[in-house]
Amino acid sequence: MSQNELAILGDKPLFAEPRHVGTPFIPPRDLLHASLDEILDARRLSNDGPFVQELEVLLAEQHGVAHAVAMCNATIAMQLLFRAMGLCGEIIMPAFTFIATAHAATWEGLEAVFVDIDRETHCIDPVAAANAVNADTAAIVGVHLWGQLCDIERLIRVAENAGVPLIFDAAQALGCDCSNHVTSNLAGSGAVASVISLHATKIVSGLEGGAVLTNNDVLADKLRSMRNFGFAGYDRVASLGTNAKLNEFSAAFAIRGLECLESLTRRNRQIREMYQACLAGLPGLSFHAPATAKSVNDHYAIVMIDPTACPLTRDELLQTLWAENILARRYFFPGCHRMEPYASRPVERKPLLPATDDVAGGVLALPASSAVSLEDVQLICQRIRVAIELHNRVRESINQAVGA
Ligand code: T4K
Repeated sequence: MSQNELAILGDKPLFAEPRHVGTPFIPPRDLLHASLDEILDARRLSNDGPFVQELEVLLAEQHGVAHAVAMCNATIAMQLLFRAMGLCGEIIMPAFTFIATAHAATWEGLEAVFVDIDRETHCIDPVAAANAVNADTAAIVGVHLWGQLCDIERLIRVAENAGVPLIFDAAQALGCDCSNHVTSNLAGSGAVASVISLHATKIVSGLEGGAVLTNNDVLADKLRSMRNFGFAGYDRVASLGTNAKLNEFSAAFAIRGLECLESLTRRNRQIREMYQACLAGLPGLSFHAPATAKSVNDHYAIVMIDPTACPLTRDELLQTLWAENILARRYFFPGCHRMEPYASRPVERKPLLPATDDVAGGVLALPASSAVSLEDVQLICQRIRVAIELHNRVRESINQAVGA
């Protein structure tokens, strides 16, 4: 392998196999096979089976809450949560999030009201949330992005002042400490619930899956019934429900993953520290470090490209990395407010979100977690360094390819 050239300039790609941002973590196979055998032997594949029940206990313990209600994914979990809470009207949320946050609200007939983010943390700006509150506000959703927690204390104060409930989209935050952030008061004092994801790309996966974390007994019971067609007993249907159940193999997969959470988090931290060290000093490129090292799962490696200081644009760097089989992602470009159906809203319902636009325009998620070894990280950083050094030739090559 050449140390100094780049695939975009005609050299061989750095990696023969792609390095993805979301490569799933696979728990020890012998344990997975044993769980699968147990499920097959018992012929209990779904409908609140023993693995789902065990997962719920483990997730609740892990996050210090009374209840974890497992669901087929986090998007549906959010929808059921909004519906179970009887929300109606507007729901305030950051535009800089995975589109699922907005779609879950819209699917439930709520109006997603997008507000700006904090440029440092990339999470919802509590002042912007407070400014968006009006008589139609039904709830506020804080999103814990990049495996770090958003500004919970200030958001709780905003929600309390507004008299509306606070919900956390914690899809990316499994393993972060949510214990004192989920109180049982549905009237709006403190947060009602957090929603975590167990998607294949998350720190712990159930292939697909999610869960609502809450201390509210009534809410948890309602969600359990709603996810199972509204059943309130063996053959009594008490309310409108749907099918949002998690299956047994997904639950077993997630249990085996949870058993590795501590070592995964430790390794993720090493990856973050390696990226931080190897990228230090590059012009216009900064590694997104969490505001506090406490309660982070370090599942994502995020860099910011400052267009005024970096000799390459974010998209030029992205293209350069893809040529090396480093499949970095522009999460969450261009922001929910610029995606459909929200982009087609009338102009008076389209907010100006300068911080969101700037962050979405400069962000790059690099392969991290299970996708890379520490050596991979060093090699990736070395390629980024070379790309910046050879920026004129890189740009020329990209322009030639466009013109060709
Ligand atoms: N809220 C937030 C803040 C979220 O981040 C998410 C999900 C949600 C809510 C909703 O949670 P769920 O309803 O999904 O439980 C991915 C995930 O699909 C999504 O779960 C995640 N956030 C989002 C940040 O990333 P895409 O469209 O980027 O996925 P995809 O298929 O491109 O996967 C990324 C890369 O990972 C692929 O290029 C290859 C690799 N990969 C992926 C899968 C699924 C694998 O190597 N193997 C795999 O099995 O959304």
